Amino acid sequence: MKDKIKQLAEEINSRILSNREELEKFRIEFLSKKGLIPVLFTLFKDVPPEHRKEIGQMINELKLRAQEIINEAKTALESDQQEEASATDLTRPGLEFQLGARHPISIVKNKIIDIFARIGYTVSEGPEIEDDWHNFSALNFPKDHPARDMQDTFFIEKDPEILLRTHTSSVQVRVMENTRPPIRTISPGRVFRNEAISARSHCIFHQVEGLYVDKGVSFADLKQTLYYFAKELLGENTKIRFRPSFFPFTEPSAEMDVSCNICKGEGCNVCKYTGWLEILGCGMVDPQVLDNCGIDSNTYTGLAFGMGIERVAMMLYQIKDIRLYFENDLRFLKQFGSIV
Ligand code: 2NL
Repeated sequence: MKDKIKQLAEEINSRILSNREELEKFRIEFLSKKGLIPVLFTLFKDVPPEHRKEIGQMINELKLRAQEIINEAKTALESDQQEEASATDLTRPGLEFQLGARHPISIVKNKIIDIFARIGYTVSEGPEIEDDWHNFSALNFPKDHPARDMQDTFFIEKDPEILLRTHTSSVQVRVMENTRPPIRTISPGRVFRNEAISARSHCIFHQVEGLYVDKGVSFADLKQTLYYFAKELLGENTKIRFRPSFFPFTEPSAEMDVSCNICKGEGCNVCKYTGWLEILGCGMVDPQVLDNCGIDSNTYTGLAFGMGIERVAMMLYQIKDIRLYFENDLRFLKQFGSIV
């Protein structure tokens, strides 16, 4: 009996209780109702009277020691927890949450949409993969026109009928085919041209085209619409001028310049000392194009215009290289601020 008690005492003292599970296991093993120490008390009744005093004392000491071990382990665990809790400094600022920013192309696209929305233009979208009719034929591009050339257009699977749209006029052809005038809509979107990538050109870029078809739409409407647009986009003091131009789908056609708002028309390296910047192309929709799209050109006339968003954004933010838009360099993107 004495040996058994000594052996248990050794075992109790050698146990390491480093967590609550081990502590509970220890309590059950030694001190619960059927634990090893209470079992000693039941064996105690067989101990001869002359040894009772000594053995009784030994069992009691063993029990006290076991309880002491449990209590010590409990306090140690609790102070560990407190230390852990006080290591968390609740006054420290939280982790920085990285908010994204709108891409400059999206910012400028939305500005343009908002300006035209205020004078009744809706937004139309259409497919990026187009057929020859909607991208070229309906728009009066002759079959041998250089813009159809392999060098400019991305064709899909060698089929010359299916291609990546080279402008978003293709969307407006679809609108004219499906809607009766009056039509007043702009079509922003991604377009594709097989051009070498440089600081000034890219094979993927973005356009906004505008179209207004109704009875009596005139060149005066075209000029006033674009004058309003230029002043809304660039400021009340912006001046505009038109130069004659050519597009297969408009007649007459023009290119519009805006006064350079960096040097206020005095001449700087952005406007190449001319005081003017080219911003868009425009014209009266060629009557043949209206007829191609099922709109009677004897009853209706239309104005149209188109601009490159990259170009407009370059003017607004003085961005010098078109490739910056596509590189997703955070040092560039972060300069355009908030997510609105
Ligand atoms: C430019 C010139 C232009 C149009 C686009 C258009 C659309 C239809 C009919 C007639 Cl459906 N015209 N769009 C007209 C003139 C110019 O874009 O330099 N864009 C970047």
